Amino acid sequence: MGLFVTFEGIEGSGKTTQIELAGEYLGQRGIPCLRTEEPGGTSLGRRLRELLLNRGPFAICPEAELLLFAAARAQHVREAILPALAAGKVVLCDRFADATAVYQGYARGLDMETVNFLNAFSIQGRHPDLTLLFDLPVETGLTRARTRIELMTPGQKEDRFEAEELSFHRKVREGYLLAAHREVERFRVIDAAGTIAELRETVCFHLDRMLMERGLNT
Ligand code: Z5A
Repeated sequence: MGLFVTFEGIEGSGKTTQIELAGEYLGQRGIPCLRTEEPGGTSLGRRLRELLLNRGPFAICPEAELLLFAAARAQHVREAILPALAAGKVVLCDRFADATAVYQGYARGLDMETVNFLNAFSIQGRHPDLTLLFDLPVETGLTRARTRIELMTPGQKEDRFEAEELSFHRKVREGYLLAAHREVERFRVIDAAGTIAELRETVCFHLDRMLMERGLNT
């Protein structure tokens, strides 16, 4: 029922750009799709996104951070993702449970069993069918992300994670590559150092293949 594709990677790896292009590509082919993101994708998710990503006048401890991401995801799955899949759509989601496993589990060092339990609880049994992992050196990703952040309105800059040490971002990259190594069936690792056009071609190739495999090609 439908097809669930997630886009993952370090900050500035180009996921958001590619999700937009993939959505346009599917639209041109007449394939209904939902483009969405985490945290976000629902009214509650967008409120939680502001709290989680903008540097505010309050602390967020790692445990609270984990629970807030899980809460945003639970709402997102129930309110947006499951209905879209039930309607036969292709869901393109910018980050999902792998981000929690990598950022809160692997990089922040929270207990992995708890992270896995909360991930399982919040996704309500719906794992992605395909995960595209955009991989590139963290220095390149952070330079790209800073360019994007500079264009944002002050107070809305979504730079709480960007402010982390380089070692944190390196751990995130390592965590993602380990996850891809563990689940080779679901992950496709994409060299994100290419141009936007090159990456678009690779993304469309993987989407086409998966649609064909699932008999969803029109
Ligand atoms: N997080 C978490 O900890 N736990 C969780 O469970 C979840 C998330 C779900 C928000 O994610 C943060 O929340 C994230 C992890 C954490 N923080 N970090 N790090 P997000 O996905 O909303 O934010 P992001 O990863 O920081 O997004 P981003 O910086 O926008 O990166 P991106 O989406 O991968 O890249 P982009 O926006 O497409 O491109 C960034 C810039 O590079 C932009 O100016 C583009 O025009 C440019 N760009 C894009 N592609 C290229 C290529 N190929 N070449 C050159 N320039 C390019």
